Amino acid sequence: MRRLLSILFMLALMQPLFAQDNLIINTQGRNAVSLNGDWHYIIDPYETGFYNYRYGERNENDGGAYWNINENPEKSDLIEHGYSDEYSIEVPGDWNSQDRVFLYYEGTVWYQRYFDKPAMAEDEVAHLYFGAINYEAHVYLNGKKLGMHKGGFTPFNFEIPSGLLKAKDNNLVVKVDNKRHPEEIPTVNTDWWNFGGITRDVKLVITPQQFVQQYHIQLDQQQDIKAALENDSYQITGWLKMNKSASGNAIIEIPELGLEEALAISGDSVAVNFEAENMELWTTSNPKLYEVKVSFDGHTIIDKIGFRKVEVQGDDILLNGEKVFLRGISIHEEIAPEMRRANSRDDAAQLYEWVEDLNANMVRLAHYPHNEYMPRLADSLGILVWTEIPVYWTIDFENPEVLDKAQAQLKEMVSRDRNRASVIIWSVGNETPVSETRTDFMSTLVKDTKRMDDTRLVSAALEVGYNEGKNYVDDPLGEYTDIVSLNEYLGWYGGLPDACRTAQWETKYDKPFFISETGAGAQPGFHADKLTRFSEEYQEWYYEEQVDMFKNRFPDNFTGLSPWILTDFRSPRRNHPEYQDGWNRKGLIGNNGEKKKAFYVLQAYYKELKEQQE
Ligand code: GCB
Repeated sequence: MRRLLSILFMLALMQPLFAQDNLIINTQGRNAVSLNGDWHYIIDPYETGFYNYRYGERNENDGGAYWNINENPEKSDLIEHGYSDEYSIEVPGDWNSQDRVFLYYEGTVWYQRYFDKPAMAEDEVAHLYFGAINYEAHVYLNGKKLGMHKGGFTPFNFEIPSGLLKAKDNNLVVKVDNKRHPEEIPTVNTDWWNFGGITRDVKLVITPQQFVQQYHIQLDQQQDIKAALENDSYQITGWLKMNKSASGNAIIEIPELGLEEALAISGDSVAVNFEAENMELWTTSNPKLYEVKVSFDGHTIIDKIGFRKVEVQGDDILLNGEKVFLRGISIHEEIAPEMRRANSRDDAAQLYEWVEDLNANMVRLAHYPHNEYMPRLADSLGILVWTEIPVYWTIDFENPEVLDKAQAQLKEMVSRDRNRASVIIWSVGNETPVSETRTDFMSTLVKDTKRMDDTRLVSAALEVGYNEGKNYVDDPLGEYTDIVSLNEYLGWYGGLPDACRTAQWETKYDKPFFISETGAGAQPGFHADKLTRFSEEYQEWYYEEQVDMFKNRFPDNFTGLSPWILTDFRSPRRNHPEYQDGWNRKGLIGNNGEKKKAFYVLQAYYKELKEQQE
């Protein structure tokens, strides 16, 4: 009966939000061929390759369309575009950092490359998969449009229709447009640089006609984890979703636990529910991952999954039933010393090396979903992750289409990372200004998230109010989130750092209270007395006062912080010629890769907390 109820419950959870989702997850554990490398480009600020001279969209046979290439030109042919090795750019990678001509470019760039058909069986299907393209992408193969995607930080894929792939020299063209628009997400105004391009891995994923497209295999959120630990018996629940209706047996194996579960599929999904014994839970000090194999009709996907339970009880965040304090740090997806977007496993390793040096146990991946290497590596390192969608500042909350776009990005984020043990918090946005419409919009996203996944917490960086001389956290969105998170800059945007000595804080909600940002700017290597803005000494002082406030004068429900920010990052809003020069300087590590003095203040605080916790 319990099993039946849980199956019905899972199916109910899945239904509304899966309607048109064709995202293929875990491409690393599937048969795939990389299309990374050098691609040709054309910079097209007037979008001449897309619109004709009457500004109508060009059609498939139009020789002026930049997705078409005249392979055998006659000398009399009029040709006004072309791709050449001289204009090549690396994929994955943002364009801004690759050539000076792109430094401040926002607009359309065409990407082109050829590829040969990979080895695949007659009845197999190839899909073009993009880890992310910022922001709007139109994809063409051999002169045919495969589709369009909007959203700069989430993956998508298109099935290649049968018969379209040639043995050799398939012409793949992608129109990439990173112009900002008021009705997009993020909107026109942000505090980070709008890096353009095919910023993440591109691959061909080869699948059978019928295949497991997505799955959710997690510890059952309903079980009492203390009792499970005592009995060493755990319930694993979730579901598998096929790309189309199928009938047959799917098999889930966890070889190390001696588990093999057959699931009879008839339709496009099936619930997962089985028991595991002698299992080690995933923790920050022992990030145990199990190889999990998911098969259908002889075709196997391999993943590595950690099992753990995260929940809120009263004011606390519990990981496997134990109270955890989040010693976090916020990160933008950038490698500051190279002034570029991070995109590889090596980049993730570099960022996490700094995180571990800080004695942190948690990262806030701000303000958009980072590349998949980040949560994957966090899984193996035992680092907890907050990940969020770029619903940032003044999104057009009135516009229902904007809500649709936010929901689409949310769904792609959750679908991609829902099997990552490290991911414990989904965030639906940052510092959105309080109004009824905004709270409706944002609370809809919170509810959507919970419907998609009940095995993580949901949050957002909220707004603070003032009440009887106190900083009073009473943003109405706090009714809906599992933790109450706040960005505070006391001593940077308001007063001097010693303002922390008298500040009073109170939260309306009896929930865990988390500081999702706090920070001050310092130009790396600039030394002066502590009253001098942008000196390392000012930033160091700021952190000293903040830490003292956290230790001695903060509400009891304080459960962690993720200060702003690990490294300096590019921002067109930061234009002081001497101190900023296009960089937000709140990094604890400068764009030169050097640690600033404040780094050591936070490092020492985290060391103390770590020792208390162990
Ligand atoms: C914030 C924003 C973050 C900014 C930061 C700053 O509150 O959430 O995106 O970069 O402040 O430096 O002002």
